Amino acid sequence: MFTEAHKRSLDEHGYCVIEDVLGPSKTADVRSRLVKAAAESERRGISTYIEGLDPNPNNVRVFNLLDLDPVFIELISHPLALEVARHVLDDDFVISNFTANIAKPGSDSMFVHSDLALVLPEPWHAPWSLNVIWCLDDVRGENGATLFLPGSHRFECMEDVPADIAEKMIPFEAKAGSVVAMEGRLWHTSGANRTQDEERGLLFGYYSRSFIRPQWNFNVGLSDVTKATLSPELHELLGLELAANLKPFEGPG
Ligand SMILES: O=C(O)CCC(=O)C(=O)O
Repeated sequence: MFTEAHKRSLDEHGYCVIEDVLGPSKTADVRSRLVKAAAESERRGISTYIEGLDPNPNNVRVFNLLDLDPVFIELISHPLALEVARHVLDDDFVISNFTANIAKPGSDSMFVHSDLALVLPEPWHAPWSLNVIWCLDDVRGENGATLFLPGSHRFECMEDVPADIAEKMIPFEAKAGSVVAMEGRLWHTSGANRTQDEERGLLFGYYSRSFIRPQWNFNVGLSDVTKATLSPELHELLGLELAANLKPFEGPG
């Protein structure tokens, strides 16, 4: 449940942790489908290691999740995810991307960034994007929890970002089955997985205001078979309709 306390945390700190969104057996099921999706992605020629994004291949990235298994369509349109998105993005949003990052032992931090800075030049005045992060494993500092700087969603330009930000960051801690909602302006990075044998699987549902170009071109990424399974609401949220940016305009007066 998305409570007033979660809303306050998002507003004050730039994130909140919503526990017990998925039960243990559902979490395990999504986790095993993610492993299969990673293999299928490789088979289709979309690499799960992106040079320049991660320092080494121990981070397994899975793009185009929505075309790989219907369970990911279920999660991107999960009522709780859409409720949080509506709260932050004023009911005027699209799905920008949906990806996974499995941090295996030996994985290391990527570059520090905010997700809004990746899609929009400064200044960043308003909460115009949001990540809904699905935790498929227990997440803690040792196994590569996302590192973030609380309150950094108030930085409006690069000049506001401290040069030593990486040293000031702290890890998200959350149980498997939780959702971490992270405002798009919050500065963060992936943590290094320092365990011997624990994997950290996270899914990143990225939503942005409708006037920001999405990160992923779902018109190309989704097969006709997948498109045929989607609701009219998802067609709109994924930008699959002919009109991409035509909206009724309420002029003055
Ligand atoms: O995996 C993580 O902990 C963070 C990933 C991330 O920030 C990204 O891919 O943009």
